[in-house]
Amino acid sequence: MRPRVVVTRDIGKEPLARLAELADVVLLPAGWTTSALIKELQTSEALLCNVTDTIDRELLRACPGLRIISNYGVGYNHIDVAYANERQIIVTNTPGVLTEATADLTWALLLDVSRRVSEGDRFVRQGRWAGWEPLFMLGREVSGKSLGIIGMGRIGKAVAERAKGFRMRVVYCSRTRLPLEQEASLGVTFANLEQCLSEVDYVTIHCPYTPETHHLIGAAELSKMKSTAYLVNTARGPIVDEQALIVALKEGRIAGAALDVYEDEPHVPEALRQMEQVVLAPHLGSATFETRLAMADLAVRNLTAYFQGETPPHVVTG
Ligand code: 8YV
Repeated sequence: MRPRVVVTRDIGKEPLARLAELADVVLLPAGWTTSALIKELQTSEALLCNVTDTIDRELLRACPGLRIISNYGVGYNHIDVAYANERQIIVTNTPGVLTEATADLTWALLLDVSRRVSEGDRFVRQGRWAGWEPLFMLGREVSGKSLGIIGMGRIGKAVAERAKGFRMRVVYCSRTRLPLEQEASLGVTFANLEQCLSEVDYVTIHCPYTPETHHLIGAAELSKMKSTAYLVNTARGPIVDEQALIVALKEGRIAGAALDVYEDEPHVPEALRQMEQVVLAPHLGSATFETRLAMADLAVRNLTAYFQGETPPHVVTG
């Protein structure tokens, strides 16, 4: 009998067609509910989901036939992987293929907030631009400044590589220190979190979201940053205490923030939307044609390996 796979979102015709060669594909209609997902999973052994789908203990318990969850994305904090593993359910992800796109977006946001690009764009569109002035809409120069990278995995390293072009001094903190040769080739210096916050002009977050990194950046940490510094987050929203960030921005304790992720997506607090010194993107880190295709390929490859009785290439454990 052919296996059945439930897909929570359209990931493109071609990858879905490849999946359909080996399995019956059930693509959920937009706006599906958790009960609809659970209903479909009663007769399916495979699920292809993404970051916005909460796959918790309750859902897993309600789907006894589920054997594999292929996550379309690298971060898997939305899945209770430990419990899935306990129930002999394989969980896979799509690492590597979204590194460059996410690093690019990090720099797009960093440059935007520092040079007031989105703010200027709004200003022009509103018809408010009355002419050039020497002291009009000044931003802060990025080149030659310092950057603090929190989390030095694949994406953190790709961000550091790009900092070379801006001749920046880069410090980083991470659970594990890089080998000295790698630090030298990336041009980065190992530091603690406090130094990563207090000594730099830009702080950018690239660690995974775990119970340990929940609100890693709160009021105390924000108060350590320079009042001229910017915070960039393209990792996960809840790593930053959003309310504390709003207060720090309102009180001018930091210069600005550029965010791609939020505590309760797609809800973005009104206070953030009102602030000119904040750049807001709708979780676009991996959103390029090239990367999303590669993510779909990898998510499908993880499943097809399983269907063919092989170990999927990217299994994660909890
Ligand atoms: C995607 C991401 O937007 O991979 C991740 O962890 O957050 C992004 O690449 C998302 O996963 C799509 O499901």
